[in-house]
Amino acid sequence: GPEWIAPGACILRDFASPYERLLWQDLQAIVRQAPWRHMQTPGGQAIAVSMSNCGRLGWVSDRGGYRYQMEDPLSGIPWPVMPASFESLAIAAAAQAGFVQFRPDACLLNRYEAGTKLGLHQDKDEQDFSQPIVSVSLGLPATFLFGGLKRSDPVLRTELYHGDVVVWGGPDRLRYHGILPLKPGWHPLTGKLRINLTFRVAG
Ligand code: MD5
Ligand code: FE
Repeated sequence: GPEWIAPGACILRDFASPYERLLWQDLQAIVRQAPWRHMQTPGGQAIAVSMSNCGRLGWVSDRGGYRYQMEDPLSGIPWPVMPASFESLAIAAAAQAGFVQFRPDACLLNRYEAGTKLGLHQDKDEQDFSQPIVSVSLGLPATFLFGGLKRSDPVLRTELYHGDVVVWGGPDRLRYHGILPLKPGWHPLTGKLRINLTFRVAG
């Protein structure tokens, strides 16, 4: 059953595992159209996690800042359509956590190699913070850092495994969070990678 790590944060262990082959196949098609890339921070640093997007809106970062936009900056054309496999999984997971109205318009794809980390940050580029974020972990496990509403708040560590889906909503939507450097390893689906899909209502 759902594992609540905070009043608004719910881990659904193995929720995505039954669909892993379909998700992987659909992911390959997305990254053929909108390849993995290292975006730049507004300060000009390369982001360690490589990223792509699907859905009506995609998250981008460059010298101009962080934002959601309809076009892939690499091609100038719209992001790939969100596959039904992705959308239905995200909607079903959100509903399990009580968010029955959730209809994501953006899916950010994050790709971690051994050593890749994601520093503590908040997700604040969306319009409506009452909407949750659904995240799907595939491949190698990662140590997730779950902080508070202030950067200086204490941080809880929890392991996220292949197939785990987390719904971050309500009072936990704006918590600081991050990922420790990925440990090297091998997973039968993804090889040496961890992939995370984050579903959002961005617009
Ligand atoms: C990841 N991605 O594992 C994570 C999963 C990102 C990102 O952080 O911004 O792409 S999403 C974790 C998350 C999202 C929204 C709120 C909270 C956690 N939270 O309040 O802890 O690649
Ligand atoms: Fe985040």
